Amino acid sequence: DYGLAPEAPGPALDWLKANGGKFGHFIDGGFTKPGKTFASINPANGEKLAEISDGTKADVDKAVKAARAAFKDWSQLSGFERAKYLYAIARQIQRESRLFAVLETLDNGKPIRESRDADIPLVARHFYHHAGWAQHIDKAFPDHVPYGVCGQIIPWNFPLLMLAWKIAPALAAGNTVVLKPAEFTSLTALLFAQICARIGLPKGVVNIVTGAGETGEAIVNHPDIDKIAFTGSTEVGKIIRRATAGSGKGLSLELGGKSPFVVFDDADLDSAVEGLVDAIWFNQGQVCCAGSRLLIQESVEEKFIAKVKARMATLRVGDPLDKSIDIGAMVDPVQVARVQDLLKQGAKEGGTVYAPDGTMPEKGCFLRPTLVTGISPAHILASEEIFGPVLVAMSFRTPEEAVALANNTRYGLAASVWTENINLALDLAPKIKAGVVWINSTNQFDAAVGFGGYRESGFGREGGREGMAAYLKPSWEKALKATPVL
Ligand code: TXE
Repeated sequence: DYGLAPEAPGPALDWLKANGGKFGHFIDGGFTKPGKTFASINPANGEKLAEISDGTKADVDKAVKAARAAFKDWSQLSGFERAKYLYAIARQIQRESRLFAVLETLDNGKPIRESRDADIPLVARHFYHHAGWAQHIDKAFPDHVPYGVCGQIIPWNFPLLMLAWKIAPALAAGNTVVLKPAEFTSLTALLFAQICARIGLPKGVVNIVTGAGETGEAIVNHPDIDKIAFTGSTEVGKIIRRATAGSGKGLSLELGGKSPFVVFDDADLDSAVEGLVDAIWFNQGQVCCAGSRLLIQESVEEKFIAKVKARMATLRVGDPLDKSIDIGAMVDPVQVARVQDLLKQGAKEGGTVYAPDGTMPEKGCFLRPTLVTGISPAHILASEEIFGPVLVAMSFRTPEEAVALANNTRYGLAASVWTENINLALDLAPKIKAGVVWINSTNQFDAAVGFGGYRESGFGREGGREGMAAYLKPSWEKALKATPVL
């Protein structure tokens, strides 16, 4: 249904009710009895959706034991057998895509258009893609073996998609997992757990332990985990890197960003404006690769900023279940306060803050699309990851200056370059230190392409061949077998 009527929350609320509104962890193929719980809140209206268990060290230990016990059989299954499970998961996600989309929107606050048309289809795509890998893994990586038990910790901005990015390649490679969703957004992970049980995934292969930072810490520090994969803040990424140093655990980190969106005077400005809307206002700007720094060539600065402001005035902020809404709710009041605080500091430093006045919901975690001009690279808003619907704009004169500004960041996750001069674009792209540089486009993701950063944006890639390699380690025994003896 592509009409504009609000999506009904009913089926998702019924699903929550059917589960008693209270969830345990998913360990060894079944749900545990809920222990100490905390509330999962709908950020659009402040209403409680469910009670989620706060995972203890003992819960994590139980999950790791289940994953360890499952590892032997799972890793020894043929890739073809593992693929069948991954295909079955992908098909179930498609079958339940509406329920997943509504649940994700209720839990996270993102517009239903985004969860329905971007998040959930990409989740299915990840499982299909990695099912393909599972079938060919012996040929593609003949001298590698899976790590063993992987501990995976994910953020709240793309709850089910980040789960898919972590679980699909891990399983394809023959690992078993203990995954912790973010405390704000655990519901789709719990529905996913039910799907694993429904398709008969061997018990212990996927374990989901809910909870906050302390539960994450218990995973990171567990001695019987072989690899940690984390997506989240740079701050926590640093803690995890220190905690795993010398432990022998594998590690991949996908952290923050402050990605440049570079517009030259010969660009198709109207297309660039549309690209910018997607780059910074998709998911309320809570995107690690958000194009949050607009770098605009001075000769078209005034014209372009006027176009951006006019477009901002047409963005609708409101009920995320409304299909005509562009900007939904931020994930949590803490994030709203964080963005507001940064804006205050930015204004104090002399930035000019603009936000169109349109109607706003009376309650809930909503923020207006915001543009900050009149700042320099040293300004707090130009250097800190804001993780909200706030765009900062600066200008440049020459391509060299554009590159220098683009790279003037401690991050290096993504970049977007807009020009009709393809020579200029191709010359610039490799000079920008970012894991991905999009030309005349933005937010292009695919399971077949590696995604990840440089510098404080982390290391390791997810997706593509590199993403598969991240869940495998070299084995001399297999290397010997794979090498013909002369
Ligand atoms: O992230 P955290 P927060 C950035 C963004 C945002 C800021 C704060 O700038 O405003 O981080 O968000 C778990 N050991 N990003 O505080 O804490 C936590 O429970 C192990 C960018 O919510 O990093 C959750 O599951 N785990 C980012 C996950 O880490 C710990 C997406 C991420 O939460 C832990 C999210 C610990 N000590 C935030 N402490 C991106 N790259 O997309 C917390 N966790």
